Amino acid sequence: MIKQALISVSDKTGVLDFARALAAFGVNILSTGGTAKMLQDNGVAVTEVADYTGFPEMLDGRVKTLHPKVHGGILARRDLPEHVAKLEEHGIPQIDMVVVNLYPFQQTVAKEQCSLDEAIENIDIGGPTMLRSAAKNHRDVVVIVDPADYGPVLAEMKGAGTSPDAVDGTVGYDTRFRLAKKVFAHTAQYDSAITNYLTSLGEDKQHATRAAYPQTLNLHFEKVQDMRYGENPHQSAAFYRDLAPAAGSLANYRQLQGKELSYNNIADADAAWECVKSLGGFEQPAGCVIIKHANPCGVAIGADALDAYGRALKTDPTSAFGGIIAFNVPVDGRAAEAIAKLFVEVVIAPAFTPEALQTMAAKQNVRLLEIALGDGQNPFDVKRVGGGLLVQSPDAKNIGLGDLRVVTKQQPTQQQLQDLMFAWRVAKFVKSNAIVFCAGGMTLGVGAGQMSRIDSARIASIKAQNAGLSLVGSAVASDAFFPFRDGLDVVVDAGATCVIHPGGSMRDQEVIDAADERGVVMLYTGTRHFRH
Ligand code: 93A
Repeated sequence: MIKQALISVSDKTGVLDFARALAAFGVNILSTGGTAKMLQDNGVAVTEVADYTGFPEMLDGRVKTLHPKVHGGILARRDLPEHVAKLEEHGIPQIDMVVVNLYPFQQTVAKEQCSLDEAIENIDIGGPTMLRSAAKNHRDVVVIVDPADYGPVLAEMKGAGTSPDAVDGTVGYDTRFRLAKKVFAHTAQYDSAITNYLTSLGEDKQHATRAAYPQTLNLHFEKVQDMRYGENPHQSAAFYRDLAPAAGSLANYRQLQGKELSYNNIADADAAWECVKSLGGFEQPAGCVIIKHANPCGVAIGADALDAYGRALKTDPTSAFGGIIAFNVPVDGRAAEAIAKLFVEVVIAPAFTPEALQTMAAKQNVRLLEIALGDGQNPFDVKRVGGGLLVQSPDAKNIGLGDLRVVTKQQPTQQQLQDLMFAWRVAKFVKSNAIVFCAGGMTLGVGAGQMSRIDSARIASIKAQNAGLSLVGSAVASDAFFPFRDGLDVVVDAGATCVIHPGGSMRDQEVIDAADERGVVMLYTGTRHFRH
């Protein structure tokens, strides 16, 4: 039975109801200054820890609960007579439940003007100590660090729990073990945040000019799933996600049907989802992206999901076989019927209508992922290299019409501007060297991942030919500048009349002269989108 609980929380969400429920179970509640006051003000009977230990909170609250009467009561093993006798000898009652969440260190240092002094005062010492004591002794003690666990713990105390050994008024071992694991993950993350902050401070530590990247980097992710294998069958793999994934990111997926996701599914689904999310703001409301081996093999906007899909598929129907398809609008029954005709691995959308779900139900192997749209960004990108990590900010830059510079005598028409903007959005998601032919809101040919730009240009035009698509009057995006005029000549020979790229080559003038000579429009973005 839980006879005595200690509650000390900075985030007071839900704690009043929880304390009331504990009191109704006859649990004696100990609490620290602010928490005790809040509970008392709301009519919950509590004993202040200061009265309990006989020591006042001191040193501006730095020492509140760091006392043997607290930690002895938490840490004593109930199965060892010596431990129990020791508690009795010193008049220390047992504490069976610890409910603690910590000073908001991360939120404090996230503030622009946070000083080192303020940060240091927000390093919680007593809280993690109680959490760790209780988690260590989880065989006898229930520990709650996350307000989201108040509900499940109460349900279990009321006899509705999942632990096989739970009886009324108690919390079973399985739950205690789960809660203890959560605590150690939480305190490890908390200490990492402190380390990351302290090692990011500049020379003048008091005024905390923070470096962009700390000297040490501690990352914490939680496992979503183990996988049958990795990129290849002889590799093992697992998928981890941020503890708080950014809004709209892939890791927020809800799988509605289909086989278990594989390593390559998740990598490609991420590429598809990130690309389709970038297709907002065009005249056509719906966007569709088909990905194969991390590269788009068809991207289009359209009047609705079906229209966008049909156009995206036209770019490269051969490669789309076994692909991953993402939409930025709900998939309806008509779109689902069209998709169901193709062999696909994964379909991703912000929603699926009941008709779409019914149609896809006949294709049980196809994985359907529902993800709410959102424009959150990963705080950073990481890439594993031998013995280390490369860390960078994400490629979040999206240019607008105002960033473009026309460098040729020919000026673009409105239609060309639209086509170029669309091509440029897509090129960002194509592995370098990227060349993308587009017209009328759809890709016509994509050249990806070649070691020379001219080869990407040739491949993009060959693919358009193979798909029976005309490149006459098309727009072309290149993810980085043309180093020589030869790449430009290839795309103009293929039929392009306007080109967009960052500019910035030593031979810019040679390439501009070539564009003028051939009578095409060329625009600079000033931004490069290498992708490896
Ligand atoms: O300053 S502390 O590190 N020293 C302590 O002994 C201590 N005991 C609990 N911080 C301590 N706490 C923290 O106080 C808890 O982790 C909790 O976040 C907070 C609750 O304080 P109050 O009840 O006064 O609002």
